[in-house]
Amino acid sequence: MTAARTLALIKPSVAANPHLVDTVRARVRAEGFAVKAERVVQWNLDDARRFYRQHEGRFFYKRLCGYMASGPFVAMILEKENAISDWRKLIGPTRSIAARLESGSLRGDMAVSDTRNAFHGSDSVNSAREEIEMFFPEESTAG
Ligand code: DAT
Ligand code: MG
Repeated sequence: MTAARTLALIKPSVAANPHLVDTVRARVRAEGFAVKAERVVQWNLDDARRFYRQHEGRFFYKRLCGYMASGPFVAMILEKENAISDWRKLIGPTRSIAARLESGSLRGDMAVSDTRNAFHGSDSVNSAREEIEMFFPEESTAG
């Protein structure tokens, strides 16, 4: 088995509630992920705009950046075979209605809207590498 890594974010609406964060951690472990690093992050609007620059101009961009800068959130490196796709599968679809139809998905349980959708997961090997480097520069040489 080859362990892979992904970057997971527990976004501000969930990170504000320590009990929910504990529930997520328990779920993450139960699904076979190892939490290799974890930190709490607070962004300003420019940090959020930079991270989500690919969505600049979309109707939800301003809302999305406001949400991500609205309070502290939790960043984690998750490790597991197929970590990138398995984490995205566990969080579920981007849109909240679709997520609610995926029973057991974390977004289905905790998203409050399409934008305030509670979780992030890297979407490719390259973005996982870049995003891990961004949040955990000390881990960057770990391959
Ligand atoms: P994902 O976070 O599932 O990778 P994405 O990269 O397409 O989704 O979009 C980034 C974030 O932008 C997403 O987590 C929430 C917000 N967003 C995306 N599509 C949206 C939509 N149609 N309406 C409202 N917010 C949206
Ligand atoms: Mg994305």
